Amino acid sequence: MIDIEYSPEVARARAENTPVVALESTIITHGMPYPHNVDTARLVEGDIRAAGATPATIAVLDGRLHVGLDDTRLQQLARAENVAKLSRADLAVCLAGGGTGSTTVAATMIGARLAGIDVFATGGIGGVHKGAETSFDISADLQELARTPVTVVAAGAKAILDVEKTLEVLETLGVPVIAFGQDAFPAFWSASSPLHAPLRLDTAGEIARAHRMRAALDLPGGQLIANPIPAADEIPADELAPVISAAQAKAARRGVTGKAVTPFLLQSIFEATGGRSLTANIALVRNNARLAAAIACALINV
Ligand code: PSU
Ligand code: MN
Repeated sequence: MIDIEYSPEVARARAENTPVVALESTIITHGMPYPHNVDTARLVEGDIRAAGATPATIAVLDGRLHVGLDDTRLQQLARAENVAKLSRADLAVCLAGGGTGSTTVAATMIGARLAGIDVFATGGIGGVHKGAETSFDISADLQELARTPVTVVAAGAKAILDVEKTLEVLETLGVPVIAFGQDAFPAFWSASSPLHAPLRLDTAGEIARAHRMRAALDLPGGQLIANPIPAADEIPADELAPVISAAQAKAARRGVTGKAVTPFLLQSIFEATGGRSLTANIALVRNNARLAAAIACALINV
């Protein structure tokens, strides 16, 4: 079994069997510009503590799997440049070679499971990219949801993705996609979308019971909880559509492929909206962190 380095507060939570929420680190290194990335990470960690759980940001530093980063390490990671973006395929090579990398949703789920953490909060998951019928660009996050038993709280999928195809693939993989408190599948910057979520639950307790029931059924894989952005923070979908198309055209012109696609699109949209996409992004991640903490607390009692 791999030797995990826990932060002092996560080690304490584990010893006392109190609720823990995992957080990814790619959102810090590739999802937001410095210093917004570290400011957001601190706010999100604070939200989780305020809700009665312990935050565990996961990353690989100098060949060690860290579960929980103290403030110095968080700051170092947020400032570092050219950090590797680690998904399922990259994790072992990075650890074996003594490298440093941030974890995507897929790799964070793997780390969370190893650490016995059931719940993980992020912004948006990776999915099926627009044009996947020719590029074959489908995030490994979807496969991970099918195989690793962690409940992931996200604000739905970004409109940089083909959301319909993303939902189809999740259905094929047997991943429960559960909208929180509404019927519509939320579209990241917008609370609603024309698409119906396959499942709906209205309380953290119900989500916790469904998580336990999957384990009792011996089903592999997690659950995707699609939590709508608070109304006050949303950006209407029709306002963003042209910005997203322009970002995609730019990526195609520059020949951006593979792992670089998602970070490139996020940065282009950030610039084109004068930072408004980031403000909404921060609000929805915090909202997801609060729900994830409530689920982690509910799991202690079910
Ligand atoms: N979507 C976002 N913000 C992000 C990501 C996705 O809205 O920061 C990051 C997550 O870490 C996710 C990864 O797991 O991008 C997906 O990358 P790819 O599409 O290369 O699998
Ligand atoms: Mn991809």
